[in-house]
Amino acid sequence: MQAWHAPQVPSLPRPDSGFNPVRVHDTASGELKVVGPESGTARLYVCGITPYDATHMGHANTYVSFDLLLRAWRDQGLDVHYVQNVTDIDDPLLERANATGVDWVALAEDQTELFRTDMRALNVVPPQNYIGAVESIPLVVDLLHKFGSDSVYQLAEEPRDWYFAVHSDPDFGQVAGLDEETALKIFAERGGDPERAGKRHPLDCLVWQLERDGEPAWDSPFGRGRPGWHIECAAIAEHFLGSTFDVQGGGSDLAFPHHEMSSSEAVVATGEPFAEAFVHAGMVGLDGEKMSKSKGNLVLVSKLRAAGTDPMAIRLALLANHYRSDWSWTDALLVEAEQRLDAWRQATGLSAALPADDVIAEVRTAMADDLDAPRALSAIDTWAAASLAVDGDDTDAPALVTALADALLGVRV
Ligand code: 5CA
Ligand code: ZN
Repeated sequence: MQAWHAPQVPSLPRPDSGFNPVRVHDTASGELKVVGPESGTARLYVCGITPYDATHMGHANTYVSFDLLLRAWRDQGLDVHYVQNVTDIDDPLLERANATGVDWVALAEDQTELFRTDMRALNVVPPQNYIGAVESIPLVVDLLHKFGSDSVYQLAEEPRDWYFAVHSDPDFGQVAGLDEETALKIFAERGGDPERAGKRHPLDCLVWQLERDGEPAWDSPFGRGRPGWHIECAAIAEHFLGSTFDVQGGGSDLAFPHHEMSSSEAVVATGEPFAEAFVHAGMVGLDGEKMSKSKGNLVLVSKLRAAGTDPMAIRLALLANHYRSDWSWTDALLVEAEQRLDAWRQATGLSAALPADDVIAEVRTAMADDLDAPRALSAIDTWAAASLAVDGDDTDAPALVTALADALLGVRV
């Protein structure tokens, strides 16, 4: 699939004292971890959308969060190989298409296109490989061939779907670290089928679902059907990034079962760890509830844009919350972001200002320290307020801070 147009990312002067390596919180170890190589290419996979409804603030927050990681790596001189999927065939997509009488392919294409436009407006750097689930079917089939009968099995009764035996990975459970009771409960809530008869273990997950009446299906050596959800991301990540890439990312709702299961599938198929770190962005809510397509409590990026909101103010509103925290969208947050953008625009519009060295160093330090965007914002706020209050004489500073805001935070002032 086509991703979206890549924005230019400005570069900043290299610091004399070198860089702090980028550390982020790894859900699997529960600790901050240095991620990315010392030089060369960092490898990032972020779980993409299921395109049956428009981009809401929760999605936007997740992709902006990982965009910060990409920008921090790039600022340090690393290349980033970034891969993202689009779950363009899945139950919720088919359900929405049926309920609204729209062709599922058209629904997925339209919503993916809207997502691209939203990402572009939010100045999010696109992945190099943007891969649909439908496109990934040959990769899924290849991966399925790597399993033995102890790890992938077919149900004895019709419909004879194929399942992954999660405990064929002795380390199953390491990503989210849940006890079995909690795991079963969450599995049932997030698309799993713990009650299905004939499985070897209630947590075993679907890898290939045989054709159902009226549903799309593709030929494969495992029968005509379609892939399960977790195997889609395992197959795409393995194919494009190889084993043990740097960061597997997504919102915290994906830690279990999705990242747990795709990781175990990849581990059993390849014998290698899936990713060095599993990084999760917090959940964005509205009025105390998680924002979700199924609940319908959505604030849409495209609606705000259509109403004339500056996408950079939307981006600043997202950045005002640390990527790992759970928070609720409010109109006040947007008003504050608009005021901040205005102050930054005034200060960077000066012909001379206070020197930029300190603020560049502070923003770099904050971002390398678990992507602390709120700290980075206040560093720029301080520089902007001081520059507007006194007559600075550094004529390079306004352009440097303009570049800083874009390079590390993706905010075009
Ligand atoms: N296609 C799968 C991933 S393979 C999927 O979860 N799609 S999604 O459209 O439901 O979500 C897309 C991304 O947005 C995921 O990373 C998900 O964790 C994140 N996300 C969804 N809702 C929220 C929310 N309310 N707050 C923050 N992130 C969210
Ligand atoms: Zn995924």
